[in-house]
Amino acid sequence: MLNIVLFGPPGAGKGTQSRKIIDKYSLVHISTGDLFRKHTSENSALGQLAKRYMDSGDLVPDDVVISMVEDKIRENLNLNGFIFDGFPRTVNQADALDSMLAKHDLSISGVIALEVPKEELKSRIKARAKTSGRADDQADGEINNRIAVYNNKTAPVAEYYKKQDKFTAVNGVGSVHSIFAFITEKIASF
Ligand code: B4P
Repeated sequence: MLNIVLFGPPGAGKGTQSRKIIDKYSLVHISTGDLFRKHTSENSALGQLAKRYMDSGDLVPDDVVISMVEDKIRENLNLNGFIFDGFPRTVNQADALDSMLAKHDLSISGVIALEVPKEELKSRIKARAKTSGRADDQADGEINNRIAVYNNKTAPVAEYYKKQDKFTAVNGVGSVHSIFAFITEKIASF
């Protein structure tokens, strides 16, 4: 199985590139952000809990995220593999993901990080705010908080995968098509 983590700050293009990767490699998409937004739109108990954190740009607690991902992995074990988009976002989540996969004799094939400067991230998120309806896309305060949370809690996940020799970075500025071409080169080397 091909199991990829697509890594990067909010607005780096993870969702955009995930869709292209899924089309080419027929992987199961596990986007924790999308899963939480689905729960929120259905007003489930999990959605109500997640909304409290998401609207201000904070992370949903690890135990909630981890059990949601574990269910998704269990439901999709007989397919080509997974693309993890927006997960793991803490070192604790990365550790839990390794353990979950190991239970099924699986592991992460490689991690691809999209590198994009902060000002470009903010301008992409603000452009998306016009159509996304997402509370966390709207105001500078929430956007800055998401980037700060990324720097404090998520960036250390890169070190976790560097120690495993599974981390590779791609320039996330340029056309969607050209960035995807760099990503496919990296995947070919996994
Ligand atoms: P996410 O849904 O993951 O939101 P995100 O970080 O903003 O990434 P997204 O996928 O939406 O953006 P993308 O880079 O694709 O998470 C939302 C919230 O959910 C979190 O803040 C947190 O509260 C919670 N959450 C999710 N996962 C969690 C976890 N594991 N643990 C705890 N909490 C969790 O795209 C951004 C924009 O850029 C798009 O509009 C796109 O059109 C544009 N774009 C893409 N590529 C481009 C390019 N090459 N050039 C120009 N624009 C481009």
